[in-house]
Amino acid sequence: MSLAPTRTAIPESILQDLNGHHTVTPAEIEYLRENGYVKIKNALTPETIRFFGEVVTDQVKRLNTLDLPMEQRSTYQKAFLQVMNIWTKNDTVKAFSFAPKLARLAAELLEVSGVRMYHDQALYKEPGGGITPWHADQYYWPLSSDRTITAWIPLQETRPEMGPLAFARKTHRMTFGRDIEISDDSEQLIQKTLKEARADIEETPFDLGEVSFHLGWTFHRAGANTSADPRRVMTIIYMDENIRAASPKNKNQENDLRDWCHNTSTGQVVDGPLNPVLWSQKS
Ligand SMILES: O=C(O)CCC(=O)C(=O)O
Repeated sequence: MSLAPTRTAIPESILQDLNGHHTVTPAEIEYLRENGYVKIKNALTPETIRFFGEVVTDQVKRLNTLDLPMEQRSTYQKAFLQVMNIWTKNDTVKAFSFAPKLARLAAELLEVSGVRMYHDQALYKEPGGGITPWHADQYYWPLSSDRTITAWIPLQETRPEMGPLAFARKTHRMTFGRDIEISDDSEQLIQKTLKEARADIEETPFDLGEVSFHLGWTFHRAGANTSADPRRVMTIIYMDENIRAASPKNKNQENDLRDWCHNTSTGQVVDGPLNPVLWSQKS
């Protein structure tokens, strides 16, 4: 797929937002350490969200390859339309996925000196779209440490009936379920374990401009979209700038090592062409 040149000029006020600084509070860092995720209100301006809501949606329409009727889809396919690494295909989206404001927020929350891109992805839960089963992302990633974090950026206000992302508090410390792929099984097994452990779940709506950050091992899910509106979300996955490749533990990690990590050798810093440093206190 060739790079589609950007024809959409980004207004100055939006560039200022993307290049700005959101001061992370010690309480937010502590919350993430304790709970494995944190939701941050007003991380981006409503103007930025509205602008990129249109830009990302155009790209999802252009690049999406899933057109099966809902009733013929698997549970995973019903959960969302998934379009990955849009930054490599559209320069306007690249400006969003590379936003220093978000990358610095990720680095400061992760308590690392800087972050690299793992990949970005749009996750659009269509009206009538199904649940996103419980899972932990890092099952998919051939990485040497737990210093990974996803920014989940709703491109509209996200009401409860649209399937806002839900988090199971403190589950980044659980060792159960780290070998389970997202599936009907993960939904059942993790749900059962969380119930037995009386895990505390946060499932709350997102305001316009609110962004959540969750660690790679935190269990999360989303409800079905029972509304008449699409739940449009852009996500950016960041990793510690010094993270190294680990030997793949499953087929998915083999694929990720090849597709997103330039087949980096085990033990080497993951610094392939798809993994630029997006923010570092060193630069
Ligand atoms: O958007 C969703 O429904 C799931 C998102 C998710 O699993 C993630 O961003 O890690």
